[in-house]
Amino acid sequence: MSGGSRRRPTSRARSKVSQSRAPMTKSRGKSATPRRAPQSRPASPASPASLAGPAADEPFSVLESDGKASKDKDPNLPAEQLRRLYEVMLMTRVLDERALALQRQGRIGVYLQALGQEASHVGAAAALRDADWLFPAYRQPGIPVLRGVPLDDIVNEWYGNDGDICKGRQMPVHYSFRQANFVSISSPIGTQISQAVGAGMAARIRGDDTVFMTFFGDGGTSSNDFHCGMNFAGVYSAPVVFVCENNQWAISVPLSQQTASASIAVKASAYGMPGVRVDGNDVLAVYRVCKEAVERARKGEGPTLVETVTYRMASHSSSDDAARYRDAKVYEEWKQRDPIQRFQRYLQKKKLWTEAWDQEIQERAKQAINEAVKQAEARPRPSLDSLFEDVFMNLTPQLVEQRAELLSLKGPESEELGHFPL
Ligand SMILES: Cc1ncc(C[n+]2csc(CCOP(=O)(O)OP(=O)(O)O)c2C)c(N)n1
Ligand SMILES: [Mg+2]
Repeated sequence: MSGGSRRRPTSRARSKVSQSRAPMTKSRGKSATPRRAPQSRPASPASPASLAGPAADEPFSVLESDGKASKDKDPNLPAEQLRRLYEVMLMTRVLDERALALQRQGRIGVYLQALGQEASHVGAAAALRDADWLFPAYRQPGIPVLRGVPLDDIVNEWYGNDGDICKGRQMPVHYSFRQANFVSISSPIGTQISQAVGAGMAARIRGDDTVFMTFFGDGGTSSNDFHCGMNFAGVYSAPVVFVCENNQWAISVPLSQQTASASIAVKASAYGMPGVRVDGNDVLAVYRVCKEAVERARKGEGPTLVETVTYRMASHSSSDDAARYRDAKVYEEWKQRDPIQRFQRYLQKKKLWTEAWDQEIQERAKQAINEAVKQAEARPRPSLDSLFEDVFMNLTPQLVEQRAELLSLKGPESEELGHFPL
């Protein structure tokens, strides 16, 4: 590591985006007994000066519930871009619903929905350039849609068939799309965070201006990778935007048991970077905050932590039933803040939305997905032989032996192997 690449955030960066000021909890560390997370948390002062209003504790938002946007906050995107954001969010929702239905019909193994979180990740990724990189978790299906990944590539992955880029070696929705700079999703929570930071540090050493955006959940902030990733990004001024989609739950563990901090964004202060809370159901707010963070990173001013405050409207996965541990009233409240409907009202006011256009997007998406499903179901499984490919250039003697034994199995015996869906 050369000394030149090791930069601390400049004083300019510090003044432009105010540092999170974590209220020090006086009692912390004095008691020998572990402290339980508070039920009601203090307000967070974690918004950047350039974006927050007087109530800096509130997540930054642009869209009001009736579709109005305050003039000074509206990023004033061109009509074409606004319509594209809407289309991507709606297509993502159709894709998500269809995938869950396929799982319920026993046609794919497992699925994790992003219902209600479309604005939170589509708005964030839209702030990047195509050449920038994404290190996602498993709940950002709108990003491949935004980046134009062919539907066949997405659907083949659900089926793990011979058209799947990963040859059936990943769980469904754990995509890898090289052409979209969308790095392979790992199941172990948080691992993508330190990978994004490493990639960001390498870009700084190379001297290019690529930006790296990584996504994780509120639960992901309890992982070791979150802390070491944030630490090194701060120390080396890595061009990384950390997007924590705070959907309030980590499977059945609520946020109040995940952290004793006033917010997620406030944690940025400890690592010497700005932390911002933004309304995750407001695509324009997420876009605006992330755009500023991306620009800072590109100029060499270092990383930012963005906390998108949202709600996981679906169960954790198709194997979970959130009704068993969640309050139906809270769910209903969040339903009123649906990110697609909110944005729709904004577009309607600008005369950029019609019922017919909406229907056309949904019909087009359904048809395209049905086509992709049809071709995916007609494809064979990956060959058994493929199990031995892509890791070793020359197979070890043990693997040569195992491969020969596997391939010697004939008829029903071989059919029993790896039957899918699991
Ligand atoms: C290291 C590790 N521990 C536990 C799990 C099991 N696990 C899968 S998802 C999940 C919850 C993650 O919650 P969060 O980060 O908030 O993301 P969300 O599912 O809400 O998007 C857990 C604990 C895992 N995959 N990896
Ligand atoms: Mg979560």
